[in-house]
Amino acid sequence: MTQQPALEYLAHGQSPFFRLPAVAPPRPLPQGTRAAFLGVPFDGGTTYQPGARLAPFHVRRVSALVQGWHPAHRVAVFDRAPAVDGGNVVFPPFAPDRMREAVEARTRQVAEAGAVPFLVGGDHSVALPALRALARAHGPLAVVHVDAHLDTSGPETWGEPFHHGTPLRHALKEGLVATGQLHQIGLRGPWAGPGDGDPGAARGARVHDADEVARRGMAAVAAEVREAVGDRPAHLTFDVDAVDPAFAPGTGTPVPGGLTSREALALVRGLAGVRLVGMDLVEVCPALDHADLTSHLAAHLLFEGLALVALREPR
Ligand SMILES: [Mn+2]
Repeated sequence: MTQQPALEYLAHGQSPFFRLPAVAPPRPLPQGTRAAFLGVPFDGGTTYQPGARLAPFHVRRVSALVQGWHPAHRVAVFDRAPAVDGGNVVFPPFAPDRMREAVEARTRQVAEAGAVPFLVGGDHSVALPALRALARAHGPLAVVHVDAHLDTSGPETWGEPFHHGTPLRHALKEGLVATGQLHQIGLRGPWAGPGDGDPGAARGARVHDADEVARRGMAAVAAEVREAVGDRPAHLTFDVDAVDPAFAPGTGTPVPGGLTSREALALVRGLAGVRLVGMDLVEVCPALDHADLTSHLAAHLLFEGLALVALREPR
């Protein structure tokens, strides 16, 4: 199939995630691949500062520094969980419907090949099609949602049902999330009104806001989430704006009072044992970043996510 030159450029990306082999379609994933990192260069769903479409390129670049031995888990992550850079998901960057189609198709492809998709956004609207594909493959999911915001907004806000403030609203409504299995961590900041939490609360979402994390410590919160998730297929959707802008300045809708980068890493590490079937890391906006701080954090969070996959592999 011939592709438009601009799409070829997008599909190519730059240095691969974590120096992994680059295996973009039409090449199939090699036998035994346990994870595929996919860039999703889309920020047409942002409500404030755009720029997240360039995150895959920057996270790739800095991820080259991440080494493979996990000293806390005592596992050689890339050896235990063979992974590839699956390239970017391709679509015109101004066509949200085409983005959703392409992300859902590519996520399904990776899941059907027996690998765990790791999507690197892009804004948070890229999570919905990934959740659709994963729920289709595994059934209703446990969703660990790390974010400053609820992301259960509806069309009442902008007169448009799909943007980066709505993916969890759709996921709940479409039954992609198992009952009582939306775990939201890091929330804070003012709401539009007292009912903002209702869509999640109506479906048993459990909220661990930033103040609770500060009060109880992230290890306790992570342990509670891990316990509640049990052995369900789990998706981790990580909006980097959950982290305080002091640690992660490169994001389009920053909210003061967030997680430290240490807490963010401790959360993913504390999920050891969960059956991770997918992860997305979204809302890194390189143009607003300083010294690649946010991209470096994103790369390390993805590494912690891959470690969760490695821990489920036989020794
Ligand atoms: Mn979000």
